[in-house]
Amino acid sequence: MVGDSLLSRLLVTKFYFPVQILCFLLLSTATGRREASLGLATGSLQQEQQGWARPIDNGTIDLEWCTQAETPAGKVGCCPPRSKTPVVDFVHNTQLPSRLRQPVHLLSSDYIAKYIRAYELMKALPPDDPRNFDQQANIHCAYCDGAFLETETGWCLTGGHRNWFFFPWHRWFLYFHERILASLIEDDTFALPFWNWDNQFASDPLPNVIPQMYLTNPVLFDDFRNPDHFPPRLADLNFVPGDGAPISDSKQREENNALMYKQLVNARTTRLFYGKEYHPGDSKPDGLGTIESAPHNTVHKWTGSSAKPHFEDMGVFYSAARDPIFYPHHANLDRLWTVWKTLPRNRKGPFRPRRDYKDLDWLNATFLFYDEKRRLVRVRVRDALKTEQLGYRYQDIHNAWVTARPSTVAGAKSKPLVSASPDSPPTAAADVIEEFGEAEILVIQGVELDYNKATKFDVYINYPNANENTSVNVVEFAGTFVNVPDSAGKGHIMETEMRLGISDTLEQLGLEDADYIVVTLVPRGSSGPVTFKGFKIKYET
Ligand SMILES: [Cu+2]
Repeated sequence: MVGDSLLSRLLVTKFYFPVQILCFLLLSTATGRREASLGLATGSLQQEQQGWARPIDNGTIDLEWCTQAETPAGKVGCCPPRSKTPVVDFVHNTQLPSRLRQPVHLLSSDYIAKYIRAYELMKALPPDDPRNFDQQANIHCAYCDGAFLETETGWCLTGGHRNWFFFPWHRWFLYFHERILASLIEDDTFALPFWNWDNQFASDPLPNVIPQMYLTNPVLFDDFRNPDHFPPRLADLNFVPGDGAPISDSKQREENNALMYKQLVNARTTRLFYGKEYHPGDSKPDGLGTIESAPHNTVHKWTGSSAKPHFEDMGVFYSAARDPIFYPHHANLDRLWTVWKTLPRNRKGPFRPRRDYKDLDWLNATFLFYDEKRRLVRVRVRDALKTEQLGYRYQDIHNAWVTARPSTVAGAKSKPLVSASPDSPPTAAADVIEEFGEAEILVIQGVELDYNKATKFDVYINYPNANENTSVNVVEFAGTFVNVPDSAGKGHIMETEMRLGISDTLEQLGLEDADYIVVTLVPRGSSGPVTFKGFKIKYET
């Protein structure tokens, strides 16, 4: 909460910070098709109101309501099997030994053997066993591709993507996946490893390539991956299909570290990190967090096969979890959630922790998962917020990107775009804001796009010359928006909202007192058409 004294300062500050209320926009001067497809919307689409018969409570739905999922590849049957026993409520199991999730590239050969054995057993289970590997993959498909949409239970919409459920939903999904694998090999110390693609250290083996064990073991291999991205090719955390020739390894490492800094370190507020709130009755619940955009969506796309129409398996939700590498990918995102919580919310002054949502609609939201005993378990978001409570932790890894703040100003030599305010800057008030962890947020409202098409655009502040080849390792880069196609909605055109934390960027550019800023949106790759309804800058805690 913002105290009264700060609030009054904020009101004063608003006067001195015209950048908060005036944001001059210049759309990227891209050529040809892209120019035609990226522009300000002239009207709004009719959005169908979603009627909710009950609060967001996925724990009471009946699995018989499940229908075929609508996916970019057509209808896909991925309904989970019916439960033969009543749903049980989740209780933390304090009897389990604590488990350590390790980076894939540092696993011992004994551990790898155990891991492979567990997947062999999982894949050998009867097809209708909810613990079977294909059934596990189906959970991600059913929750995220609309298998439950027709029932208007919202099981899909309240699933794991593009809103504040992204991190907790996937934590639960991995928790049960891990417990099933552990029970199959009868080893309660078993823990999923994480794919450490954010680690740019040039060690042997490399952390940021597709790990060898997923290429050399048939049980962990997947036919539908991009062979151009096999080792020694480094993961591109800002990847977009059709984005030109690869860059050098050293440049890729710098780009990856810069992207991590902008997307995760600069995501200081609850909303920026977790994604948009989703309350019962919300007709437009869509608004992904910065990490979900990238590196989450980008690594999905980077891994999937470019020979497949939708970059199956990893590049599209309905098939993503069919690739065994999905699980270490998401374990790393789950780890980044724990890292995010250790970073300061404020940029100046004594440490203030980053915060979870306190909203009961988030804390009490429920999901259903099958456990290692084939029981359907009802879980709540509030029970997933501490990994220690769930019995696991992550091996400590140096996260070099935490300090990889870009310092190069790309537009340093060009004519200044800043029109400084004639008023003297309220330095003291600005510092108070910083100490309380207030962040200036760029909000791009009413982003309308075709959810069946991959869409990506990068955002730069005061660098109108930015184009597809502009580095993200520059001060002006504010962040990126990335969509992974699915059909989670009636009709393919959906509206979403994008937010980026820009306090740091504005300070580095000396724009804290500017009358206006220039925002440049650079469409990347073969993006589908996008329109925007509005832009604003606001404060957020
Ligand atoms: Cu994912």
